[in-house]
Amino acid sequence: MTTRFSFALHATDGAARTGVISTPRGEIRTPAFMPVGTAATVKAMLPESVRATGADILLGNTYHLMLRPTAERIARLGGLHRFMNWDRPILTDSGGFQVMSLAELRKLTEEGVTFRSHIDGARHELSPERSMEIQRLLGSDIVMAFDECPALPAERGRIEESMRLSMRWAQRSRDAFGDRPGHALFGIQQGGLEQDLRAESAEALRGIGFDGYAIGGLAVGEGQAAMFGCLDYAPGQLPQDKPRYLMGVGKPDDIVGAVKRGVDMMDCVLPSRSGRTGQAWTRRGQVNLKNARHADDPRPLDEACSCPACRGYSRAYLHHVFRAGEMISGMLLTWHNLHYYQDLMAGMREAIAGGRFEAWEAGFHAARAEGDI
Ligand code: PRF
Ligand code: ZN
Repeated sequence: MTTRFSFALHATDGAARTGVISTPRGEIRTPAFMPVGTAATVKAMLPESVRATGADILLGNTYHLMLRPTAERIARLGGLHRFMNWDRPILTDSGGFQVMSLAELRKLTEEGVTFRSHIDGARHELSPERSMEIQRLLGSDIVMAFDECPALPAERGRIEESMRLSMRWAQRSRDAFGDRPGHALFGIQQGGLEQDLRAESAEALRGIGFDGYAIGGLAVGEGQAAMFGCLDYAPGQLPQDKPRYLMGVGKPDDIVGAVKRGVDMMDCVLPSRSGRTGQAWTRRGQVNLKNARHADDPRPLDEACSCPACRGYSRAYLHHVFRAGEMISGMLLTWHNLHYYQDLMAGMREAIAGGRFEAWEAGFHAARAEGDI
């Protein structure tokens, strides 16, 4: 028997939802946080360690992998799961967003985008069709439509034009993806902070028909209040019975606010990236292990955390290895941060299932208001 891709909503509490996405490679409990494994690795972590933090799914990037080591090479080596030794679900972003933020000499046309690699300057092209092909070669379980995302603030005319281009690309992505049982294709809503453009985008995507719907174009410079303002209506414009994915978000309080407003999936480099710069995220907020106040502190980073960094090491040690530039610093803090993020998601799933989200959220904010130790 083959499991197809499906989404079952188990409970709602206000706009917040909890459920399970089923795929042939395993289940994804929602709300889900997806650690970012851009270059076929979640930096500083073994895949089994990422799994031990509680992750059900990773995110990979078309843009990075097409440049190095190339999708064709990964396909020859048995696909991305085999290549990186992660056998659970992988979602891949489609590349356009990364081209716009990382590549050089970009040129955008109706057809797609041409650019030069940020690695060696070589010329490349991406289009909806090529992005679908790359994501198929990688063996991605959840494929993202090819879109364009303007940075905010931007003029309404620019946002409107860009959104309509993304909707034409969404149709081309759907056509090129075809019918691939067990694999999902997600559309991406655009439209900036304009409610009517978001509605138009949602309508276009619903007309095409996708297995899930992402909210793109947020967390691109507008600030949390404006993002939440958009999330007050955007999830409700998308189908109730399909997963909703907020792309590239965020800090713990962004994630909590997004889940409260009806988002089911998120990804962000923050827990892994900040772990490599000495930053930890805990129940009580952000902690900078670089700070001299930790130098003689025998206590764990968070006594309530069951991750290896908190069970086996003192703040003094975490401070020392960061200052000494030791590799274990990034390993331990990444592990802790990913563990904290997954604990956060598990806490929200439980609270939503029990109809206690509001009380859970009050506790989340109260612990942060107390501050670190
Ligand atoms: N589109 C795609 N990837 C993304 C975004 C988007 O709008 C964002 C915006 N936060 C992050 N990653 N394809
Ligand atoms: Zn910990």
